[in-house]
Amino acid sequence: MGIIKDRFRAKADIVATDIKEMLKEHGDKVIGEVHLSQIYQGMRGITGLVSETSLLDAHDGIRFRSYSIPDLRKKLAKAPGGSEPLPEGLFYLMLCGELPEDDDVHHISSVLQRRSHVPNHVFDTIESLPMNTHPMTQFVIGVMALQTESQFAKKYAAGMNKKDYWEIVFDDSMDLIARLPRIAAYIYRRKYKGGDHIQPNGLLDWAGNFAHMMGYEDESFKELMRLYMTIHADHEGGNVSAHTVHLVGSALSDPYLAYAAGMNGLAGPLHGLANQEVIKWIFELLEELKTETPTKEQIAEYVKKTLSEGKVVPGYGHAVLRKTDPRFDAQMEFGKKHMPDDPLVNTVWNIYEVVPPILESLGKVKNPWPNVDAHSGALLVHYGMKEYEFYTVLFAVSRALGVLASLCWDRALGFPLERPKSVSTRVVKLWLEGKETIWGD
Ligand code: HAX
Repeated sequence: MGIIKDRFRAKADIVATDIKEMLKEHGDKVIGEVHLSQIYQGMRGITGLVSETSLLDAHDGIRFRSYSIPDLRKKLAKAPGGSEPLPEGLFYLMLCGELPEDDDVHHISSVLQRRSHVPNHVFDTIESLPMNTHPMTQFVIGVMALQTESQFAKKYAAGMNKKDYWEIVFDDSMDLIARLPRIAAYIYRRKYKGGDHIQPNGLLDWAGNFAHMMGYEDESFKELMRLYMTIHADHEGGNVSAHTVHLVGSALSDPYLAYAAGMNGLAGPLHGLANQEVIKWIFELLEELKTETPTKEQIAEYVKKTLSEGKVVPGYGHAVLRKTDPRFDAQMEFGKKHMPDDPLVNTVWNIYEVVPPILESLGKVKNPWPNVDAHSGALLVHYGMKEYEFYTVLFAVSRALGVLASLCWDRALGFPLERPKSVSTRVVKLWLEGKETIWGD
């Protein structure tokens, strides 16, 4: 990893110097205003974070260091005979800010293979949990058990110069990314395949090996995993999982602690758990209508019923996006290539035609279009992965690439403890009455 770490360091030094000079000259520049409604409404639209790895535009969608998902699919290295990007390449791009050479990508794949050993106590910890424990809970507990391996925690305890933080966060991040597929695959095989575990294949890439350890040898499933791990990796800094990792990391909690905290946020149904909610919702729809191929009229009725019960339509809407999520488009393209006649996948496409006008007609939904989670489950079911409670774990493994690349940047740029100011409604009312101090005098 030496070469990549050196390149990252060189890039980060330039950016850190640049930021220092920029703040010296422009630190007082006003970049926006905050409306009272925004602090009561999830801080929507308030720019308050720096995240170097990707940027989200409401209409253009996600760009990783300025590259769109179609760009990544074209430009990043592929597995032999494959056509989807290797997520290791995206990790390099997020970390170093430029597209990798194929050799860089293969170098990362082999480093991740070498560092993927998971100590037995992690598996023992998972084994101590009741079988009905949700896979995301098992996953986060597994990551917490693995925290014994944090170099950052050990070196901090022994006394470390703050200039060295980034380097050990970098090492921990690489170790963690390398080990996560083993933990995730272990949970999958434990919960759904009778504990019949599969050893890693040292010749495969990171996502291909993950598919292999879960028990999926079909080459096109491996391709799906490469695409899946790429498109779910990062969505700029303000989403719940990325923001949490950044926040917790700012307390100098080590990468294991910070990542686990973020994944507890990913496990919420308005965030990453939406991928299981979508397929559960579709299965319930099929069950209720007793058909595998519901008509658009039947889907419309079911959507209206969901709304009338005060529930959200999972997989639709977004806090920032105002158009169809390009991550949905990428999966739809994959579906058209690999399984154009699959009835469940076709139902996802029919839902896409039906839901937006219904949500639009409510007059309050700011984005009626599908997000990433609207599509992913149907592709997995096609290959036989029907255990939808596991889906958010796949998302979590991918999300590690973005949030940990960002954490390396946070420490390399010396970002301080994050601590925004809060107010109470009593104080807000005093402001509105023109009283200047928070105590009303
Ligand atoms: N179905 C029904 N109502 C919806 C809706 C949907 N899919 N999306 C938004 N709304 C409602 C909101 O619940 C809100 O209603 P109230 O005013 O009655 O509370 C209103 O429309 C305005 O919400 P908004 O401003 O458009 O959306 P938010 O920024 O507040 O929330 C969410 C964004 C993603 C949380 C929201 O669209 C939602 O709940 N979607 C369904 C769950 C989902 O798919 N989540 C995954 C999002 C992507 C992601 O993070 N993946 O990991």
